Amino acid sequence: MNYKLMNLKVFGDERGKLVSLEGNLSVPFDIKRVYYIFDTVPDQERGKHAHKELEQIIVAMDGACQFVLDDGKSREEVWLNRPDVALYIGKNMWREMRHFSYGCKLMVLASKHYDEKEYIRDYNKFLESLQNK
Ligand code: T46
Repeated sequence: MNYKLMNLKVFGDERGKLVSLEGNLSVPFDIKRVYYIFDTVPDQERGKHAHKELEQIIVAMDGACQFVLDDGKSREEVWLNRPDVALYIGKNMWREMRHFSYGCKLMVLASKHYDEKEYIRDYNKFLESLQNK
């Protein structure tokens, strides 16, 4: 499985807490893009695709959701529900996101600029792509 949960270093004092994410340091790639997902609703699923080369770091800044991660051989479920834990997803991983809390906010750091050609949005094509690896 090409994913991992990362405990992030938290700088906390009486004023509150701060987490810093730096490309090629705490983030294991050069950050080319940042996007965020918000106004989520519980009965709507997202994702359902894989990326050919993209690597990403995902943090639930507020609220919670479940990621289903699939490498074509097995599936695992991971909850993201705290801002001091990041989910790293490497290439060739099918992902689905579900069970969003109302107003969940996900921040995503990506290793590449947006390119729809980089997506595999059909599960059978994802499995076929793995045969050629
Ligand atoms: C992923 C999960 C975690 C853009 O124009 N630029 C962008 O950078 C992104 C990420 C999306 N878009 C457009 C493409 C679609 O028309 O925004 C629309 C919604 O994207 P999508 O349906 O792919 O969103 P999710 O939540 O299913 O998936 C997203 C990322 O696309 C994906 O890379 O891993 O979040």
